Amino acid sequence: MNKSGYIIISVLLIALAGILMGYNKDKVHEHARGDLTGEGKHLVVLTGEDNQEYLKDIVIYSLENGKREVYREDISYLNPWKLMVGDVDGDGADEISIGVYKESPLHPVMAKRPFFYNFDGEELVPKWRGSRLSRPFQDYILHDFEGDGIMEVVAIEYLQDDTQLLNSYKWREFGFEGFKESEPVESIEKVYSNGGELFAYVKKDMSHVKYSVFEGENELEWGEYNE
Ligand SMILES: [Ca+2]
Ligand SMILES: [Ca+2]
Repeated sequence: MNKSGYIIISVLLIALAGILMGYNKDKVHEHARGDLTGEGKHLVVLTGEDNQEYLKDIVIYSLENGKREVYREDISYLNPWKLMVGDVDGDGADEISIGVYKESPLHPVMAKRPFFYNFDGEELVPKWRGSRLSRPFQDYILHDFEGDGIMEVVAIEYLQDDTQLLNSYKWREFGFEGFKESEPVESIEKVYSNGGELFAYVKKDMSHVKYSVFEGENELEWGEYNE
Protein backbone atom coordinates (compact mmCIF):
# COMPACT_ATOMS: atom_id res chain seq x y z
CA MET A 1 0.00 0.00 0.00
CA ASN A 2 1.28 3.46 -0.78
CA LYS A 3 1.61 6.25 1.73
CA SER A 4 -1.74 7.89 0.98
CA GLY A 5 -3.45 4.51 1.45
CA TYR A 6 -2.01 4.24 4.97
CA ILE A 7 -3.11 7.77 5.70
CA ILE A 8 -6.67 7.07 4.54
CA ILE A 9 -6.87 3.90 6.61
CA SER A 10 -5.41 5.69 9.63
CA VAL A 11 -7.97 8.47 9.30
CA LEU A 12 -10.79 5.93 9.02
CA LEU A 13 -9.53 4.02 12.07
CA ILE A 14 -9.27 7.22 14.09
CA ALA A 15 -12.79 8.21 13.01
CA LEU A 16 -14.10 4.75 13.93
CA ALA A 17 -12.36 4.90 17.31
CA GLY A 18 -13.87 8.34 17.80
CA ILE A 19 -17.35 7.04 17.09
CA LEU A 20 -16.85 4.04 19.39
CA MET A 21 -15.53 6.28 22.15
CA GLY A 22 -18.31 8.79 21.75
CA TYR A 23 -16.28 11.63 20.30
CA ASN A 24 -18.91 12.10 17.64
CA LYS A 25 -21.34 13.23 20.33
CA ASP A 26 -22.51 16.78 20.84
CA LYS A 27 -19.95 19.28 21.92
CA VAL A 28 -21.42 20.51 25.14
CA HIS A 29 -20.69 24.16 25.77
CA GLU A 30 -23.18 25.01 28.49
CA HIS A 31 -25.03 22.66 30.78
CA ALA A 32 -27.31 22.91 33.78
CA ARG A 33 -29.34 20.51 35.87
CA GLY A 34 -32.77 21.01 37.35
CA ASP A 35 -36.29 19.78 37.72
CA LEU A 36 -38.08 21.26 34.72
CA THR A 37 -41.48 19.70 35.21
CA GLY A 38 -41.67 19.40 38.98
CA GLU A 39 -41.56 15.64 38.53
CA GLY A 40 -37.95 14.66 38.01
CA LYS A 41 -34.41 15.66 37.25
CA HIS A 42 -33.26 16.92 33.88
CA LEU A 43 -30.00 17.88 32.26
CA VAL A 44 -30.13 20.75 29.79
CA VAL A 45 -27.31 21.28 27.33
CA LEU A 46 -26.37 23.86 24.70
CA THR A 47 -24.15 22.43 22.01
CA GLY A 48 -21.77 24.36 19.80
CA GLU A 49 -18.53 24.33 17.97
CA ASP A 50 -15.24 25.51 19.41
CA ASN A 51 -14.30 29.10 18.69
CA GLN A 52 -17.87 30.08 17.93
CA GLU A 53 -19.40 32.88 19.88
CA TYR A 54 -22.93 31.58 19.59
CA LEU A 55 -24.21 28.08 20.24
CA LYS A 56 -26.55 25.77 18.40
CA ASP A 57 -28.78 23.03 19.77
CA ILE A 58 -30.64 22.92 23.04
CA VAL A 59 -30.88 19.32 24.20
CA ILE A 60 -32.88 18.18 27.21
CA TYR A 61 -32.28 14.83 28.88
CA SER A 62 -34.47 13.21 31.47
CA LEU A 63 -32.31 11.77 34.24
CA GLU A 64 -35.05 9.55 35.65
CA ASN A 65 -34.30 5.84 35.16
CA GLY A 66 -31.12 6.60 33.25
CA LYS A 67 -30.26 9.38 30.85
CA ARG A 68 -32.67 9.77 27.95
CA GLU A 69 -32.89 12.54 25.37
CA VAL A 70 -36.37 14.04 25.45
CA TYR A 71 -35.98 17.23 23.45
CA ARG A 72 -33.70 18.76 20.84
CA GLU A 73 -34.00 21.92 18.81
CA ASP A 74 -31.60 23.98 16.73
CA ILE A 75 -31.86 27.46 18.23
CA SER A 76 -28.90 28.99 16.42
CA TYR A 77 -31.27 31.64 15.03
CA LEU A 78 -31.43 33.07 18.56
CA ASN A 79 -27.63 33.45 18.79
CA PRO A 80 -27.64 31.71 22.20
CA TRP A 81 -24.59 32.34 24.41
CA LYS A 82 -25.66 31.29 27.91
CA LEU A 83 -27.78 28.67 29.63
CA MET A 84 -29.06 28.52 33.20
CA VAL A 85 -31.79 26.63 35.01
CA GLY A 86 -33.69 27.81 38.08
CA ASP A 87 -37.16 28.39 39.48
CA VAL A 88 -37.87 32.11 39.07
CA ASP A 89 -41.60 32.05 39.92
CA GLY A 90 -41.59 29.58 42.80
CA ASP A 91 -43.95 26.98 41.34
CA GLY A 92 -41.48 24.14 41.92
CA ALA A 93 -40.56 23.68 38.27
CA ASP A 94 -37.30 25.18 37.07
CA GLU A 95 -37.31 27.59 34.17
CA ILE A 96 -34.66 27.40 31.46
CA SER A 97 -32.98 30.71 30.84
CA ILE A 98 -31.14 31.29 27.59
CA GLY A 99 -29.06 34.38 26.98
CA VAL A 100 -29.63 35.37 23.36
CA TYR A 101 -28.28 38.07 21.06
CA LYS A 102 -30.94 39.35 18.72
CA GLU A 103 -33.37 42.05 17.79
CA SER A 104 -36.82 42.22 19.27
CA PRO A 105 -39.98 43.69 17.76
CA LEU A 106 -40.13 46.46 20.35
CA HIS A 107 -36.42 47.13 20.35
CA PRO A 108 -35.10 46.42 16.87
CA VAL A 109 -31.37 46.49 17.50
CA MET A 110 -29.08 43.57 18.15
CA ALA A 111 -28.67 43.22 21.90
CA LYS A 112 -28.18 40.63 24.59
CA ARG A 113 -31.52 39.56 25.98
CA PRO A 114 -32.47 37.04 28.66
CA PHE A 115 -35.14 34.57 27.52
CA PHE A 116 -37.01 32.21 29.83
CA TYR A 117 -38.80 29.02 28.90
CA ASN A 118 -40.62 26.22 30.61
CA PHE A 119 -40.42 22.62 29.47
CA ASP A 120 -43.76 20.80 29.64
CA GLY A 121 -42.26 17.35 29.06
CA GLU A 122 -42.58 17.67 25.30
CA GLU A 123 -42.08 21.25 24.18
CA LEU A 124 -40.34 24.44 25.19
CA VAL A 125 -42.96 26.95 26.24
CA PRO A 126 -41.87 30.60 26.19
CA LYS A 127 -42.37 32.18 29.59
CA TRP A 128 -40.66 35.52 29.13
CA ARG A 129 -38.87 36.86 26.12
CA GLY A 130 -38.70 40.38 27.41
CA SER A 131 -37.11 42.76 25.03
CA ARG A 132 -34.61 44.04 27.56
CA LEU A 133 -33.64 44.62 31.15
CA SER A 134 -33.46 48.16 32.56
CA ARG A 135 -30.23 48.88 30.71
CA PRO A 136 -27.89 47.18 28.28
CA PHE A 137 -26.07 44.41 30.12
CA GLN A 138 -22.89 42.44 29.88
CA ASP A 139 -23.92 39.26 31.65
CA TYR A 140 -26.58 37.94 33.99
CA ILE A 141 -26.97 35.09 36.44
CA LEU A 142 -29.64 33.53 38.62
CA HIS A 143 -29.16 33.94 42.35
CA ASP A 144 -31.43 33.39 45.33
CA PHE A 145 -30.98 36.33 47.71
CA GLU A 146 -33.22 35.17 50.54
CA GLY A 147 -32.75 31.42 50.27
CA ASP A 148 -36.49 31.01 49.62
CA GLY A 149 -35.87 28.75 46.60
CA ILE A 150 -37.02 31.44 44.16
CA MET A 151 -34.24 32.72 41.94
CA GLU A 152 -33.67 36.36 41.26
CA VAL A 153 -31.94 37.67 38.14
CA VAL A 154 -28.72 39.60 38.73
CA ALA A 155 -27.27 41.53 35.79
CA ILE A 156 -24.10 43.49 35.14
CA GLU A 157 -25.50 46.59 33.49
CA TYR A 158 -23.95 49.59 31.75
CA LEU A 159 -24.70 53.17 32.64
CA GLN A 160 -24.52 55.84 29.96
CA ASP A 161 -21.04 56.93 31.04
CA ASP A 162 -19.89 53.30 30.60
CA THR A 163 -19.51 52.61 34.31
CA GLN A 164 -21.30 49.50 35.51
CA LEU A 165 -23.51 48.34 38.32
CA LEU A 166 -25.27 45.22 39.51
CA ASN A 167 -29.02 45.25 39.15
CA SER A 168 -31.46 42.59 40.28
CA TYR A 169 -34.98 41.54 39.31
CA LYS A 170 -37.78 39.46 40.75
CA TRP A 171 -40.51 37.69 38.85
CA ARG A 172 -43.90 39.36 39.34
CA GLU A 173 -46.71 37.49 37.66
CA PHE A 174 -46.10 38.74 34.10
CA GLY A 175 -42.46 39.63 33.99
CA PHE A 176 -39.35 40.71 35.82
CA GLU A 177 -39.50 43.78 37.98
CA GLY A 178 -36.47 45.72 39.17
CA PHE A 179 -35.48 44.83 42.73
CA LYS A 180 -32.28 46.42 44.08
CA GLU A 181 -29.17 47.78 42.42
CA SER A 182 -25.67 48.60 43.54
CA GLU A 183 -23.64 51.79 43.42
CA PRO A 184 -21.84 52.04 40.08
CA VAL A 185 -18.19 51.09 39.78
CA GLU A 186 -15.62 51.49 37.03
CA SER A 187 -16.15 48.03 35.62
CA ILE A 188 -17.46 44.63 36.74
CA GLU A 189 -15.68 41.66 35.28
CA LYS A 190 -17.77 38.83 36.63
CA VAL A 191 -20.64 38.08 38.97
CA TYR A 192 -21.35 34.62 40.33
CA SER A 193 -23.40 32.83 42.93
CA ASN A 194 -21.74 30.29 45.19
CA GLY A 195 -23.14 28.53 48.24
CA GLY A 196 -26.05 30.96 48.47
CA GLU A 197 -23.77 33.99 48.39
CA LEU A 198 -23.14 36.49 45.64
CA PHE A 199 -19.65 37.55 44.58
CA ALA A 200 -18.26 39.91 41.98
CA TYR A 201 -14.91 40.84 40.55
CA VAL A 202 -14.56 44.58 40.10
CA LYS A 203 -11.83 46.42 38.25
CA LYS A 204 -10.48 49.20 40.39
CA ASP A 205 -7.43 51.37 39.67
CA MET A 206 -5.95 48.77 37.33
CA SER A 207 -6.39 45.91 39.78
CA HIS A 208 -9.13 43.33 40.29
CA VAL A 209 -10.94 43.25 43.59
CA LYS A 210 -13.29 40.53 44.74
CA TYR A 211 -16.36 41.63 46.63
CA SER A 212 -19.09 39.78 48.40
CA VAL A 213 -22.36 41.42 47.40
CA PHE A 214 -25.23 41.45 49.83
CA GLU A 215 -28.73 42.77 49.96
CA GLY A 216 -28.91 46.00 51.94
CA GLU A 217 -32.13 47.70 52.92
CA ASN A 218 -32.45 49.70 49.72
CA GLU A 219 -29.64 48.57 47.50
CA LEU A 220 -27.08 45.90 46.81
CA GLU A 221 -24.05 46.56 48.95
CA TRP A 222 -20.44 46.02 47.99
CA GLY A 223 -19.01 44.09 50.93
CA GLU A 224 -15.39 43.43 51.76
CA TYR A 225 -14.38 39.94 50.84
CA ASN A 226 -12.18 38.20 53.35
CA GLU A 227 -10.80 34.83 52.38
CA1 LIG B 1 -41.02 27.89 37.80
CA1 LIG C 1 -35.26 34.51 46.23
